Amino acid sequence: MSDTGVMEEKAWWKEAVVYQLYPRSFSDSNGDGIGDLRGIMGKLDYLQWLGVNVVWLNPVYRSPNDDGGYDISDYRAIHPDFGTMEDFDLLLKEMHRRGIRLVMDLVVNHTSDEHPWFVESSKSADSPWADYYIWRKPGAAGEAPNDWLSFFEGPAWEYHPGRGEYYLHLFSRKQPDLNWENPRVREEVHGVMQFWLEKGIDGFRMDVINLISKAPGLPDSLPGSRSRIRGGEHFINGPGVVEYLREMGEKVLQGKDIMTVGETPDVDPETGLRYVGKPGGPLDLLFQFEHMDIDYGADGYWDIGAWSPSDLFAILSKWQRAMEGRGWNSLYLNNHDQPRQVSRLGNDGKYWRESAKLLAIFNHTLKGTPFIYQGEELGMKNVPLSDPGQIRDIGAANFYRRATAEGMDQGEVLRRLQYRSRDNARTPMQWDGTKHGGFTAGTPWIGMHPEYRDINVAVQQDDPGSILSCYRKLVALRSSHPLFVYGTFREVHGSSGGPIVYTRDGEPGSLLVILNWSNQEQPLEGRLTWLDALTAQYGNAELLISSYGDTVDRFARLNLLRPWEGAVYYLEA
Ligand code: TEU
Ligand code: CA
Repeated sequence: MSDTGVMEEKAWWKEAVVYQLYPRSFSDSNGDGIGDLRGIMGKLDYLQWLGVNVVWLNPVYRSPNDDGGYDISDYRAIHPDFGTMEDFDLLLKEMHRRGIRLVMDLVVNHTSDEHPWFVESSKSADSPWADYYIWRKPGAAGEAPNDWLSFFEGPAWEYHPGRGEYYLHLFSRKQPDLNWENPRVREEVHGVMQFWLEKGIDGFRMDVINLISKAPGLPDSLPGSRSRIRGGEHFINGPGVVEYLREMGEKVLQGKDIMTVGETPDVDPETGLRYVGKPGGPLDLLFQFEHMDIDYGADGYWDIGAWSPSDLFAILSKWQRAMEGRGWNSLYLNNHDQPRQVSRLGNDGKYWRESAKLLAIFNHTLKGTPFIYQGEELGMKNVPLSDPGQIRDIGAANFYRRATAEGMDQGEVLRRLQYRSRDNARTPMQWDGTKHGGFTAGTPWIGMHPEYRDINVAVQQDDPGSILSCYRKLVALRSSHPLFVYGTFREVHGSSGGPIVYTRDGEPGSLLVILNWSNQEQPLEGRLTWLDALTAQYGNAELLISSYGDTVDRFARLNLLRPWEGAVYYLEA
């Protein structure tokens, strides 16, 4: 029961833990230095051992690979780097045999410029594909149609001499935006979805899905807009998005027991509920970005700003309360676009182990569906960056070029990249202490993290005190205690500083989560009365998991929290 008195509707994707798998960096089966589908196949035992129920696979489609496979040139083909369609079919079958579901990435805000639709579209304004993309004539002085910027640096418009017009690309020049106003485009997308659903996949993670509708007339940016990118107020959460998704629901998704997750930068709970609020919201889950934007500096994404755990908690606490009884949260602290969470939000030095576990406990005890990004379960860290030659990601490479051209100090450029670059998340999975961490017998496409000999699956798998064991235990707790899934979130303390404390209430009893998200000891007693109130209310407190691997219950003596101490108690009613 939620506090609104409504029984939460049950769904497999609410009870699941999702493992996000970045195939290029997971496991290489043929020694070319690139992870592949057969490599994944060889690691299904590991995923099963970890206990995860769903895999979200980053794009494996045919692609010139300008943006890590997010530039697709054939939606119905597997990139040869990853294997063949037969490999895919076998992988899906093997996953299902082990009770693991598969969610595919759906990247349909844009295609590759090498997609046949774009190749045809760029030939002439009379082509049957002419209106598949967003084309506009140059201005009188040859200028671009408006002042919008691309997420990967520079203008969002590129002039195409073949057609004599500009096309819109919110990401790289090689990622032209599809024109969703064209019903034929929408039908094509539905067809692509149908193709994969017929294979038996279990859902879609929809890339930047709240960018698909652009404001009529494509106006210039509004001064003073708080959008994350210039012009964003005209293409993020645009006028037609919800309608397009409803249509997709009716034409494709209706009656199918699948999971849909929309990736949606710039949504607050109110906007978010348009997408996932029940009844009527067209999607199941969202990736909102508010807590990931917390450390932007004054100059935005490539600047580093101060943040505090209480600010981050306040954001997520707000989302928890907004979704209660109305929608469902997805829970994540990092992914393939974000720095490694232990480096960014924890302490990857002295309290590496404790802080990685605290973050894990946090992400698995909020209400929603937790996502684990590959390597997170080992406490993988950001990569030391000393040489621009290490850069692989397009966004990072473009920032390096611009900042250098603008005369930014090299040390500062590297410091920012080291902190923010998406390459941090993309170094290969660390399986064991052998050469290249057991990822490949060849040369990895991107450098290994130098600490792979100490931080890897083999070292952690049989160690009950390891980060990996903590994740495995959290996954198991979720499947044995319904409170982890359905208990109502209640903030006790933490949005304005000090220890973070919340409960998950339901029948029977409650979970109590206590987190000291800091490098210092923190007292509980004296300045807080809630603990007394709770202990009086409940008879028995059973320690379920702790970031210090405690086995002795410290509940009665919880007056002083150790640095990065995180603990979950089951309070019996
Ligand atoms: O990301 C969209 C997105 O807005 C950001 O995470 C973006 O990577 C960041 O702001 C850098 O500027 C999605 C995918 O997850 C990402 O990998 C793709 O590059 C992007 O869309 C384009 O498809
Ligand atoms: Ca390979």
